[in-house]
Amino acid sequence: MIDVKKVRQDFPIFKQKVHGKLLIYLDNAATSQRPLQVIQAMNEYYLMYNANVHRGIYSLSEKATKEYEEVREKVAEFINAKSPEEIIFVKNTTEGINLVAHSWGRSNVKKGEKILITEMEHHSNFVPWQILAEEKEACLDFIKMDDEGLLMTECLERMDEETRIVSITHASNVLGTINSVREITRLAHKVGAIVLVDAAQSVPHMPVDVQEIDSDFLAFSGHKMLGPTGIGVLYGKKGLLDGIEPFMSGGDMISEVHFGDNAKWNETPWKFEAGTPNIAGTIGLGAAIDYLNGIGMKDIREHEKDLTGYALKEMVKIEGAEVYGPKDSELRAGVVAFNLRGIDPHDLASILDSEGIAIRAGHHCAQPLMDRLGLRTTARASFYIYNTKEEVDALTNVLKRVRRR
Ligand code: 7TS
Repeated sequence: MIDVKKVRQDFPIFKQKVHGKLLIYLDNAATSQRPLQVIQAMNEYYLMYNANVHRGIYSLSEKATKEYEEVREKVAEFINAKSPEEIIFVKNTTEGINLVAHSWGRSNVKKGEKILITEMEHHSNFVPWQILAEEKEACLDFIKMDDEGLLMTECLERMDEETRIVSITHASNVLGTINSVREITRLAHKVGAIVLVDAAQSVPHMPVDVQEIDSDFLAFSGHKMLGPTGIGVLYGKKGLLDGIEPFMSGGDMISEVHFGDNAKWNETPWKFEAGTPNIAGTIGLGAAIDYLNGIGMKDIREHEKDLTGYALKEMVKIEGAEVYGPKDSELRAGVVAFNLRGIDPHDLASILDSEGIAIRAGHHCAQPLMDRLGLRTTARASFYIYNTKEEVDALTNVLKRVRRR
């Protein structure tokens, strides 16, 4: 089990008070907090070996390049990619998905073909496909879910020869549902479609093995896994990446360019990383991965499952509370979206804030899902390694008080 007390000492933010109360941070699905180790690793880069990467012959630049490329190896190992060349550094999950939609999508999706996503996607894995479908006159179709937020297997069977890509979230940022992505890739590959997994809510919280899942692409964000903002990862199978055109062009992504001739691209993955990258952010991501590995992803998953199970059990006891998503914490990530009958979730978030408790209220960038559930907004608590059952109690106690009032 995680030694939460010890973990919390690495996060100075928890020593701060909000409205006179110690901060209880339950908005980890939006962004996590960062430990000192991550901040120190970035400081060290800026203070001790700040230089651009891939160009200097001098020691400082060589050191920066070495550290930057070592993080690529670390990321590859973290998600069990076959090689670091399958790891592209991007800004965040959103950019990773857009890269696939633009680079792979533009040249592979044709009129009348099908792009398949689910009803529970974040806008990041919805809008790029909507735009591509409109541009290509392709069809954007949806894998439906039941009322508990579980994908309906009979809909999976609807994948057909016209399906070019299935782009699916690994874990829903609203319902918490963990989708069986392994089964989806198996069915998609059977009809010749490729699969992109939006792993924004899974990679930070559970062991993820891209070879086991067998997805063709997988995207996630550093800032949801203790890393800094502005750095994310797109994993892609090497053969697939070699065959597609870059999305952005400029410095660092070409091998040769002259007047008149067409430029030649750099190798994969560097052909996808135009311009000076987020060097400090990448180094911070490396430190975040070290930190997570130090705890162990299996233990992180167990800790969150335990907290989620406890939160679900306590919340259903509150009169008028409606909790969304699968009832079994085994089937869900550490995200609990809920409503208290008769109370606007934004009011609830404000009341909780006055008690030092940070949760999110709104549509969570999943408006189509809200439509499907017949809701406008919900409140949402989401957990991470540093959260405790006492914090869940603090949340439910306020909810009970609000209810009584
Ligand atoms: N996909 C999922 C499943 C997400 O939860 C998010 C962010 C994204 C993609 C986009 O990630 P980004 O790093 O590119 O912004 N989700 C949330 C959330 O639930 N609340 O704020 C951001």
